Amino acid sequence: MDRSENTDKPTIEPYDRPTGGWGSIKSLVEKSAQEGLLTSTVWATLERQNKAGGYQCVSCSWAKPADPRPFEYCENGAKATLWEITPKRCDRDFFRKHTVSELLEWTDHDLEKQGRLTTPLKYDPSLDQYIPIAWDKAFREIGALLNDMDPKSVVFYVSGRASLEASHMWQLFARIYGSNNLPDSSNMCHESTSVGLPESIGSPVGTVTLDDFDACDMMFFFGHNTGTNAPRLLHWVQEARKRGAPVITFNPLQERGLMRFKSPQQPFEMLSPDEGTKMSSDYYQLKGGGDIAAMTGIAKAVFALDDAATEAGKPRVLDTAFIEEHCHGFEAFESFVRDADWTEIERCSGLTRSDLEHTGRVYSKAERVIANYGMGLTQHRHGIENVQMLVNLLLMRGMMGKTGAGISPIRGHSNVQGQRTVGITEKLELIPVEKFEAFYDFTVPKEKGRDTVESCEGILDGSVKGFVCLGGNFSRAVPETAAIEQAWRKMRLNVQISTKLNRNHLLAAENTYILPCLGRLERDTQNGVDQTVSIEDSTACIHASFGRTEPASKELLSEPRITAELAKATIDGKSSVPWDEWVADYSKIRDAIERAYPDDFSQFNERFREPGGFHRDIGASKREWRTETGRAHFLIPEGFDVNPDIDTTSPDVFKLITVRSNDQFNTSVYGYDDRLRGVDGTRMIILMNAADMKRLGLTDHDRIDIETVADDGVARKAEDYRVHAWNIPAGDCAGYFPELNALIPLWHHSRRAHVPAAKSVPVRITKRVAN
Ligand SMILES: Nc1nc2c(c(=O)[nH]1)N[C@H]1C(S)=C(S)[C@@H](COP(=O)(O)OP(=O)(O)OC[C@H]3O[C@@H](n4cnc5c(=O)[nH]c(N)nc54)[C@H](O)[C@@H]3O)O[C@H]1N2
Ligand SMILES: Nc1nc2c(c(=O)[nH]1)N[C@H]1C(S)=C(S)[C@@H](COP(=O)(O)OP(=O)(O)OC[C@H]3O[C@@H](n4cnc5c(=O)[nH]c(N)nc54)[C@H](O)[C@@H]3O)O[C@H]1N2
Ligand SMILES: [Mo]
Repeated sequence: MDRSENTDKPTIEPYDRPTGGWGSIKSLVEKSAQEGLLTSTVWATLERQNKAGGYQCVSCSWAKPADPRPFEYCENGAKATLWEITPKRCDRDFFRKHTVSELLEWTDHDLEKQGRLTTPLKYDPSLDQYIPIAWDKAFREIGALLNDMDPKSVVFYVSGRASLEASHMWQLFARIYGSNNLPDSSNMCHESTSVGLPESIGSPVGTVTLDDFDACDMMFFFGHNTGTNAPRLLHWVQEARKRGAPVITFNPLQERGLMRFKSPQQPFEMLSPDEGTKMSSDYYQLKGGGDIAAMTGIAKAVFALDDAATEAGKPRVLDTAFIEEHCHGFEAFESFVRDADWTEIERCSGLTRSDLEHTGRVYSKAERVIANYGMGLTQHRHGIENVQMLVNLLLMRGMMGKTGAGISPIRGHSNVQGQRTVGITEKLELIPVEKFEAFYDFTVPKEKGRDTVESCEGILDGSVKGFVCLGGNFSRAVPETAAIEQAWRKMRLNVQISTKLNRNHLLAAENTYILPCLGRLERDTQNGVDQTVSIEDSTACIHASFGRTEPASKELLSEPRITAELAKATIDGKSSVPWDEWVADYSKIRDAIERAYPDDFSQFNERFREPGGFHRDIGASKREWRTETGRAHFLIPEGFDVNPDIDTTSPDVFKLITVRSNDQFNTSVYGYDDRLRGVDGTRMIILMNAADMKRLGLTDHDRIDIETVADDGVARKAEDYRVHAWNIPAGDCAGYFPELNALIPLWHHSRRAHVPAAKSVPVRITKRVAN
């Protein structure tokens, strides 16, 4: 593959200006020009983003308010929009000109940059090219192939962008066909949340809404790069800061968004020469993987303050009434924390006792606290324990199920949370099996399906023979790139329902199809009527989304329609699902969702168009704990940094943190400029602590190789990267995904949740010998 760079001389100068501000507007204008879009088209489209009667942004899943700002979008949401409404086309002509072997040499950026896919395609091995195929022929062939395969050997992957309607249909299709193999991008993302939170509080999702953000008097941020990955949330953080609420952030990297921010919505702020709002009152650069230790330190400080308060006859710092009435397991938690040793806490977190005691003091004074977190907690071997420890911290002060307080997992893809809600899961206990069987007259297969890691295992050992993807770029998003790419080609079937060309399309199996679909922004007309879809945001709020831009090609079909056609070609007559009726009128799919999930979706069709949408019923947010004991559980981690595969005693083994740049959406690489980190011109870079570099005899821009440290006999290497000194704790280093996925062993994942541990990959770094 060619290098992910656009210059021989990339510049790396830590960005010290605020996020938001003019920089984001300049970046947007440049991106519109690169895509060849007219400014008027761009603004007319963006005006409808995240608004009632408009469309829901295809970028992140952050909440959409009922009373939106004039521009309820951010630089990155706008970039995602431009990427989708681009006038560029990856059409028949393109595929006539390029063989697949040739395209395999292209970067992720160059592939997607070709623009929107326009026509259904089938790979022809004799020509090594994609050839256009008629839709009905494609459906017939795929249906025949699926019927000739063991359903258990086929995987139905979903990336978190597909609507609630498409997702609900998709899982029914897979299950009627005979497979519960329904991995979702959330398996690589917040599955540590989906497994961890139900055990703690009986809810798989966060407990806060935008009203809570308006009411909180303190926030924590653990492991989320808000300025890049959910920038609109910065407005709520800024408002909290302006009313004096402390915001305390824990992150090994200094991420600009949580340092300084200027609101592009406020002309006055934009024009003022100042540095914007200081977003984190305290910003702690803990060691990667050091969160349990840090949270134990904070809890220890809270216990000490509570002891002092009791002694002085002052009000308690712990919420003893809440603990008594609502919690289980407090004593074990208290012993764990009290027994913990400060020296060990400091060593594992990389922070000082006084910093953590300060945090404990600030936390003790607050009355309404929200704890936000992202991949910095979930993508670890101890991802579940991280999440549960954060819940413990909230529970000890009763910060759950009351206004202004709660747990806030910041989800990734715009509908990733909703897909789980409407049945995309490999776990049977999460779906209403009997209802599906009774409603649609078929038998749901009764064994657990494969999640993402298990699907990869199946690809590698040959037991998975077919992959049908509703969006995403599976092979590029998962670990173990080299082995996965090789094994993928041995499969019998690769079907990709997509908007843009990506590397997964180029892994030709025995039979390979690309089925191009409408994006969420596009007008989706069925039966002469424009259809509406829906999504669920990070705060469990359901919104309607109206696509109104003209489709990129007349040949495109919608995701519900493609799902229905595949189903009819494969499992016709095997259930009573009225596929055609649903496609002709999506409100019927919503009725079906409501019938299956009446508590969450009552009056779905009436309520989902309301400005601000409607909230699902989340028990924990009203102190109803849907756990085994009916109480919220304090759950104790095994230790501070349980990472069996990293030899923390060796100074030569570094923990690699893989992150997103400000110029990508997951594997969609918009460009090579990570503006908010000040890295411009390359993605092939490792950011390292200066003292570590000195010890290894490295200077800025030296060429290095990175190798995974694992004694499983597999050599995993990323070659010819640059290194640059960075403000990052000693022992940690950082670089970009998806390129660095080649280094992650498949078994290196969060235990039980199986989220690849992409934030702590043990690596060795060596200077390249000039040849
Ligand atoms: N523009 C844009 N927006 C996006 C995406 C995108 O690619 N581009 N992707 C979307 C998706 S699918 C997702 S899941 C979200 C992801 O959003 P994030 O959760 O922000 O994901 P990452 O970019 O992986 O960044 C994780 C952050 O955790 C920090 N970190 C790493 N290790 C640790 C640790 O051990 N402890 C702590 N406390 N912090 C740590 C990193 O320095 C980084 O700042 O964003 C969504 N939004
Ligand atoms: N090392 C490392 N690996 C990671 C991560 C990490 O932080 N570090 N993060 C993980 C996370 S959080 C996630 S969510 C996964 C992401 O994994 P995925 O969700 O599989 O990947 P994306 O890059 O979001 O998928 C991009 C592709 O989706 C298609 N697409 C875009 N829009 C649409 C649409 O509307 N419909 C359809 N059908 N297709 C569409 C386009 O063809 C595009 O090429 O990656 C994971 N991998
Ligand atoms: Mo994600």
